[in-house]
Amino acid sequence: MTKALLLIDIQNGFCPGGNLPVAEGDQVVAVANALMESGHYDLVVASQDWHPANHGSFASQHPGRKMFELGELSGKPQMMWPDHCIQGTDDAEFHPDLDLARIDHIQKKGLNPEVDSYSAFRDNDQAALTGLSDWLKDKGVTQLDVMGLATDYCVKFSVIDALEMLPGVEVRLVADGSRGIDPQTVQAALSDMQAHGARLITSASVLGNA
Ligand code: VGL
Ligand code: ZN
Repeated sequence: MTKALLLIDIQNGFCPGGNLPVAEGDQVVAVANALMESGHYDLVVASQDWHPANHGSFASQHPGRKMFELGELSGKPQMMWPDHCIQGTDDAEFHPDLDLARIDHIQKKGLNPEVDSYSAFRDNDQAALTGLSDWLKDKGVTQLDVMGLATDYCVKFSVIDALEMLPGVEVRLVADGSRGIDPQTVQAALSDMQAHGARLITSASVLGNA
C-alpha cells in the first residue's frame, strides 16, 4: 500500500488576510503539518492555485460583473472571484507555517486565463490535465487522503476527479483539515464527495494509527 497526502491550496490567498479568504483557513495548517510529520504517508503533494493577473475567473476581467456572482468564461457559467493567487505575489505563496520541506511534489494549476481549474487534476472543462494523476499512478499510490482549501470548490473537485481518474485508489477526505467558502455549499460538497465514493475521516484517526 502506497499512501499519499494531497494538500489543496493552503495558500495565503485563502487564509484570513488573503484576497479570497476562507473562514479559519489558517487552521488547516497545523493539521497538515501533524499529518506530514506522522510518518503515515509515503508521499506528500501540494497544489497551488497559480493564476496570471488577467485570469478570466476574476470579476475584474468582466466589466459590469460583481465578485461572487455567476458570470461566464469561455461560454460556460463561471463564479466571479476577486483577484487571487496571482503568480509571484505573496497571496499565491503557501501559508508561511506550512512545513514545505515535507512536500515531495507541487502541482500548480489555474494558469490558463481562459478556463478555471478548481481540481488539482484537470481544468474545469476537463480538457487539459495537470499531470498529477499520471504522477500518482507512476508512484503506485493506492490510498489518497485529501484536505485543504476550499472544501466546496478545489477540495471537492479534486476529490471527485481523484475518484474518477485513479480507479482502485481509496480516496479519503480529511474533514477537520478542510474549510469552505460557504456553509451551504460545504454541506452539499460533503454529500457529493461521499456519493462519488469518498470516505470522510478525521486527522485523529490517522494520527492514532500512524
Ligand atoms: C479556489 C476559488 C477560486 C479554491 C480557487 O482553492 O477552492 N476557489 N480559486
Ligand atoms: Zn483560483
